Amino acid sequence: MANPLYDELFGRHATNKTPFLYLPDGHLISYAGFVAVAARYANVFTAMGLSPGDRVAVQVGKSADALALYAACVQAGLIFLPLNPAYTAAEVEYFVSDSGARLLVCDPQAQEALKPIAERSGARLETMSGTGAGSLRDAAQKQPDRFDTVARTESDLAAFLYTSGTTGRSKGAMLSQGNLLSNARTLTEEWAFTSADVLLHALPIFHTHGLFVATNVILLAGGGMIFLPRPDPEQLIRFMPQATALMGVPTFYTRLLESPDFTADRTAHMRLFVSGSAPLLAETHARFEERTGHRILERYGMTETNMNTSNPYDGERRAGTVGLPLPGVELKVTDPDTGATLPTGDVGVIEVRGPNVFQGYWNMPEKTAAELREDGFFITGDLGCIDEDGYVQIVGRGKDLIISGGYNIYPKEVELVLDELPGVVESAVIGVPHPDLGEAPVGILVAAEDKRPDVDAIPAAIEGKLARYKIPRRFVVVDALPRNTMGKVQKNVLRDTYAGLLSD
Ligand code: MCA
Ligand code: AMP
Repeated sequence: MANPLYDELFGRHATNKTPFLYLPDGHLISYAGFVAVAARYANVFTAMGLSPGDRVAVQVGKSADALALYAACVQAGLIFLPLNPAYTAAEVEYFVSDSGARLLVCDPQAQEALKPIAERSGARLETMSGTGAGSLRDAAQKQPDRFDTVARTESDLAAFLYTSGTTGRSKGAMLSQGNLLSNARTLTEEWAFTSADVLLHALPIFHTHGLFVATNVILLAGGGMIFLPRPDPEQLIRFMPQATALMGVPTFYTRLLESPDFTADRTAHMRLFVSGSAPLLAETHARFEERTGHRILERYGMTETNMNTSNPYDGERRAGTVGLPLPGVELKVTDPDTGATLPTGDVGVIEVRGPNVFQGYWNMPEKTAAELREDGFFITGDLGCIDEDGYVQIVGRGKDLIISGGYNIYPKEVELVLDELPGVVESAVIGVPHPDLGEAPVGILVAAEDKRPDVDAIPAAIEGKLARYKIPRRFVVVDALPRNTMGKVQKNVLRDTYAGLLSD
């Protein structure tokens, strides 16, 4: 049965004995071995009564088995819904109930907290630890290693990835097989990936960058991945001589540069360093080139669109730009008020159209209509311009969003939690430059007249409500927030005032 995403990424490797995953403990998993494990999981899913189109929510640590769940979902026609293990039970409840997931896979340690949530949502709960062990693997081991692939077309949905909304409610971006495939094909070609490549994979696999950009490209090319649980600079430096490419968020590169062991020698075998998910400082780009002789290739994407632009593989990689629109992707800069296309060089909102653009937000037709135009252009909310040579530069965000170490933090979501604290009348959460994470959240709190908030007690008071990376690194108590004549909080003024707060 035809299933384009499965066939191209996984199925054609069914008898391929070459290495797919190199694990840091020395274990090797071949393509054929991986495809067989995935088939076992697909059999488990079917035996549980899941049917094509059902959502499978997965909140587990990074492992080869966790990645096999993605392949199994594609093979069984299920919709893969990966979740950050940092999310609290309260956050997971929203994703499971909103998506109507029929299965939730979690770490055994989270099982107790998530059990009532799964019950309330009518989802089955299974476990998988960071090593891949758990109830799901136990069940898989009893299943055959072949599975009759479920027929799908490119317009069928393959994954839901939740992205937070500016109002504080997360939206499930629906991605079709065609969205993922078209981008994987383009990137493989544009970045010249082949079966000779070995990618240092140190990104999480619950986001577009680590899952679709890094993994799909390698699967399509038939290369290997050194599969690291996290971007520990020492490990990256140790494995680099065995790799040909690295994809990372800017924090990867600033952390590597901090290490005196990161030398040109260690990078001699590498052919490509890719950066994305957050702005790469031109200064980091220059320091990296000075140290290694390599020019980092910066690209730009979104959960809703996969990758939109890339600096050229062959050709000028311009620091401070995200390069040119990828083949098949149309990109324009428009006036945020009128939607009219702006002349070259003018700053406006970036809009994109192409086979990479998602199918809309799950169960949110109004939000979909507000961001995805009828003619197919998606309004990214990023502010940028295009120069005469076609290079795109991102100069800011029209949306209130903080990107900290590549994780998105929506201030509104955090403010809603802070506003509930004793002694807080209102709050504003802003992104402040941070040497390691690019930017990090800071909470500005307006104190009540009769009671000041106890700043030191805040992290404990909001524990369990928000994933820890969303919790502001510092709090500042003020009498009032700056507002414009319309009464809107002037976050730009706050950002300027507190710009140096996290610099050391
Ligand atoms: C961890 N912490 C963070 C972050 N990560 N705080 C703020 N921002 C973060 N990004 C906090 C934890 O809560 C914990 O705090 C402490 O830091 C240590 O956690 P640990 O997990 O040990 O940190 P780490 O291993 O050093 O991780 C930092 C990281 C990681 C490597 C920057 O966040 C990461 O892998 N980021 C990449 C995210 C990514 O893949 N983004 C792509 C999105 P406490 O001690 O208080 O608990 S896809 C996308 O954006 C689009 C499509 C695109 O273009 O790619
Ligand atoms: P996400 O919602 O997690 O997919 O994050 C997408 C956002 O990350 C985009 O809308 C941009 O604001 C930002 N982003 C991704 N790549 C880059 C980049 N190379 N430079 C600047 N911002 C980026």
